[in-house]
Amino acid sequence: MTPTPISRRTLLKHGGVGLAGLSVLRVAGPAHAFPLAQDAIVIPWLDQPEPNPVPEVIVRQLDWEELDSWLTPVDQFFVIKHFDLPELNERDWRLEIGGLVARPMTLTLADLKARERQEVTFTLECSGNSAFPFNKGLVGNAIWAGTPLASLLDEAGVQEPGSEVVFWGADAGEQTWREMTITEHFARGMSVSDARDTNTMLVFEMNGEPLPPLHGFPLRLIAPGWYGVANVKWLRRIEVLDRRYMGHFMARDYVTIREEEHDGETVWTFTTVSRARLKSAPAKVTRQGGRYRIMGAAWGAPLSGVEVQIDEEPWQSATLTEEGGEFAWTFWTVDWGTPSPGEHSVTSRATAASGEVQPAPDDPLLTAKSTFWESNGQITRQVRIP
Ligand SMILES: Nc1nc2c(c(=O)[nH]1)N[C@H]1C(S)=C(S)[C@@H](COP(=O)(O)O)O[C@H]1N2
Ligand SMILES: [Mo]
Repeated sequence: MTPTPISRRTLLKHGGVGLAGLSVLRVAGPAHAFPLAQDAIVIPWLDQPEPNPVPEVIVRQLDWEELDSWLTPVDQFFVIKHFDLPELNERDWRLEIGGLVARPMTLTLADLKARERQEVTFTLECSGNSAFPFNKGLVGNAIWAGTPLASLLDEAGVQEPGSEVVFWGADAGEQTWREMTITEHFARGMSVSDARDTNTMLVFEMNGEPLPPLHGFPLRLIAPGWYGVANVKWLRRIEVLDRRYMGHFMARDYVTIREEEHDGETVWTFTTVSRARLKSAPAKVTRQGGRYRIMGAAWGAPLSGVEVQIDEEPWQSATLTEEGGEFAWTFWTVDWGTPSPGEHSVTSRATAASGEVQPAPDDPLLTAKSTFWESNGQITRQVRIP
């Protein structure tokens, strides 16, 4: 199947507009094919994101109030990059596979595109998302297309005692270790068995288009079910090692520190950011014909439901609307009816199929954490009803 930016799901979502909607669809053309119901307006959140203090790193964020597509268009998809954007062209670019492999490989983009094609719809979230008032929108959902990594590793032949696969980006920058300043490349490691997961792919297309430069052109790793940092962009080399890789983005940054009790003793634990966590967020409040509606998204684990709490009222179940596959976010809505004028708070919480509930901000899971990564606590937004 060739994916298109406007999915069948988007089509289904707006299928309810009826004949009037269809005639709009015919005259307006693809760009305006799926408008919001014409008289629906968005009531802006009072707690707008604060100015972004690191625009070179957080290059773009999702604006929740603009969310009207289950697949995030590339120009709305958040971008994180830690170093300068590497300039890569297809003619000179090669992917190397080396280290503890029987048959080292050098591949062109054409070689990779000629291999078995695989697609996944995966909601990528930065593990720093919603940790600060300026980064509420580091999440997006796209169709990623590429080729499975496992068969390439098989062809290269992982050798004993290979245990770790390291993914090297082409981007690099200065880091200081003790008194020494070095130029370190972005790189992340993963166990051989995680790298061999059937969903892990080398990706060259996003929403049916060649991977855009900011999202990793010509090739990136996509590890569905993992936080953003594991999904290495601008891939250049894949290397099998016999020990853990301990670069900056594994062992120094993107490390979660927790205070734990072990037999009555306080210990501090350090773990590298890896698999994604259950999360949800209210996206926007809309009004149509005098009635209000809350919509939002939930992701990070297979879901069983989402609940919403308005002010101090009891939690109510949201209706799950659009969902697709194990790794993609689900959209949900709550009919709010005709709330009283004034300020209100809106909180969402997701429940996973496993029974796990998205933690409240005062949950020990979150309060025992002294670093900001993996902040998957319930999110509360404020709105004023006129
Ligand atoms: N080579 C490289 N890969 C990278 C990064 C980077 O700075 N360099 N940032 C990572 C982080 S922290 C995140 S959250 C995701 C963001 O992917 P996106 O910019 O395509 O949304 O890319 C990851 N892959
Ligand atoms: Mo990230």
